[in-house]
Amino acid sequence: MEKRTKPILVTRSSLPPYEEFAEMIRPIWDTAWLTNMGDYHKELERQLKAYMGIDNLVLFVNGHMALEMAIQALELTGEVITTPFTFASTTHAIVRNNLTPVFCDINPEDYTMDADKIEALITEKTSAIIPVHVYGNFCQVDRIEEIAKKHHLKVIYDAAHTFGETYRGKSAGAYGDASIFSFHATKVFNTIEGGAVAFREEWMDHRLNCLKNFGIVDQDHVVWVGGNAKMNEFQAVMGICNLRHVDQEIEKRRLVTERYLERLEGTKGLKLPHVQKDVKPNYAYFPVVFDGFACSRDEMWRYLGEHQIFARKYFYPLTNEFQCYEGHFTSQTTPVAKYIGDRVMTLPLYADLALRDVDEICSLILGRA
Ligand code: T4K
Repeated sequence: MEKRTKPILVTRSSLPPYEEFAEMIRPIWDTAWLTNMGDYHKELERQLKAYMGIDNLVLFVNGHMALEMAIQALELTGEVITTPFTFASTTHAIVRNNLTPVFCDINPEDYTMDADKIEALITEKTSAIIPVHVYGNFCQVDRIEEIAKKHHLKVIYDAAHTFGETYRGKSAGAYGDASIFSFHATKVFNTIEGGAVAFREEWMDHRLNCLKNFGIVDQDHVVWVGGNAKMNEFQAVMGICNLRHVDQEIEKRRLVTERYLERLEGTKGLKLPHVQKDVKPNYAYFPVVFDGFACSRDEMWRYLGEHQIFARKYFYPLTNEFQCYEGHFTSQTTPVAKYIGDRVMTLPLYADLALRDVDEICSLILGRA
C-alpha cells in the first residue's frame, strides 16, 4: 500500500459553512457585547434545552469547568465514587474540589462503571457518585439511581461524550442530579471550547450562573467563591450554527461507523463497539480492544502511525495511574479498567472521514491479522 502524505487524525472538528458563521457574528461589531451572558449565549441555552427536551441547562466555557462547578454547586463532601477509565478531567474535577475520588471498576462490555461494585465502596464519607457515559455508552442509570436513593447520594454524570443521545427516549441530560456535557472542538457538537450542566432541580440554575461569574449575585452581593467559566458570544454563535447541522453530522458518523463494522466484524482478537439497547447513539468514538489479536494494541498504534494514521489510546493511562496521583491511588483496585486501558485504541472517526479512508485503515489492520 502506498504511504499517504496527508495524515488522518483521530478526529476533525465539524464546522458550519463559513458564511453562516460570518453573517451571525456581524452584529457583534455593533453591540460590542462579547461575553458575560449576551444574547447569543441566551439563545444557545434556549435552543439546547429544546433540542435535548429538558428544562434546566447552564452553559459553561468548557466541559471541565461545568463539572467542577456542578460539584461545587451540589456541595459534595468527603469521598466520591467514580471511574478511572476516563479523560483526566473527571478525576481532576473531583480532586480540585478537595474531594477524594474512590475508584470503582468498569464492566468489560461497555466500559462504564460496574454498578454491582458500587455499594461495596460506600462509606460514611461518601457523598456522591460521578460515573462517565464513556464513548457515549450509557451507564446503568437505573441501578445507579436506585443505589443513590438508598444511600442518599448525589449523582453527577460526566456526559461529555453523550451529546445528542437518548436512552429510552430521554436525553442524557435528564438523568442524575446533574449531567455535564463537553462542546470541545473534538466533540460531536462543538462551540470551539464549551460545555454545559443539565440538572434536575431548578434552584441550581441561579447557583451555577453565579458560580461561573465569580459567585457574584449582584453589584452589592458576592455570595459564593466562584470562578470565571462563562461562554463568550463567539462560542455561542459557533454553537447556534453547528446545532443546525448536528443531526446530519451524526448521520455521517453513522455511515463511517457502519463501514468500520462491516470491514472489521468477525476479526479474531478485535472487540468492536456496539449500540446499546434502547439508546439512540451519536457515534462519538470507535474504540477497538485488541485482545488476542495477532499483534498488541501498542504495535498496531505504532504501525498505523507509520502510515500517517493517528489513532489514540483513549483512555490510557487510567487516571488512577497518573503521575500526579502517585502514592495516592493505584490501578490495582480496578483490574478490568486496567485490562481494557492497556488494550484499547480509538480509531479515527469524524463526519467527513471518507469511506475510502476507513477502508484503508481497515486494510492496514486486517493486513496484520
Ligand atoms: N470528561 C470527559 C469524559 C472528557 O472526555 C472530556 C474531554 C472532559 C470531561 C472535559 O471536557 P472539555 O473541558 O475538554 O470540554 C481531547 C479534548 O481536548 C477533550 O475535550 C476530550 N475530552 C478528550 C477526550 O480529547 P486531547 O488532548 O486528546 O486533544 P488533542 O488536542 O490531541 O486533539 C485530538 C484530535 O482532535 C487532534 O488530533 C485533531 C483534532 N482536533 C483538535 C483540535 C484541538 C481538531 O480537529 N480541531 C481542534 O481544534 O483531548
